[in-house]
Amino acid sequence: MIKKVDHIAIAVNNLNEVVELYGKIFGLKPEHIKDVPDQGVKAALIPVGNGTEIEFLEPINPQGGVAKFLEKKGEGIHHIALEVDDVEQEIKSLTAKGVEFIDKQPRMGLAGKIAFIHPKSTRGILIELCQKV
Ligand code: CMX
Repeated sequence: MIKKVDHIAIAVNNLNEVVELYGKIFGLKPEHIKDVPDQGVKAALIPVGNGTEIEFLEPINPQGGVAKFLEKKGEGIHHIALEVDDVEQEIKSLTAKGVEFIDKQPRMGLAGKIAFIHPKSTRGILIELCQKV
């Protein structure tokens, strides 16, 4: 079951610059800034109220998915993350409905246990399911 929008992720070329900009404009401050090497990114998570966050992603691996996204589309919204109670259960039930997953098994991300749905199942929008652990 979907609980809420956990975060909206935005791909950027320079994470520090964007974090500073959003701090100046909105007074927002990052909770975490962390390298996630297995996903090829440096990520900043910024709370925006009611448990929802904005996540900025800067590529640290030129072969990674976010680097490819920036090359193809430029800076912009990369994915929407929806919080669920049980990622494994959602993978099973959505797969039974014909939804294709990039991650057939959950893996660990900044937002907990995560799994990406293939954008071809969701009209070109990359959706991440995440479960707090
Ligand atoms: N929006 C829309 N479509 C996208 C997309 C995006 N953000 N990212 C990839 N795609 C498309 C690709 O164009 C490709 O389409 P075609 O099959 O038509 O060519 C398809 O989805 C598969 O993409 P890929 O990069 O070739 O496939 P991979 O399995 O190698 O990787 C993905 C998929 C999404 C995991 C990877 O591209 C990616 O973005 N990795 C970074 C994940 C990330 O954001 N991690 C952050 C921390 C996690 C957290 O928030 O907790």
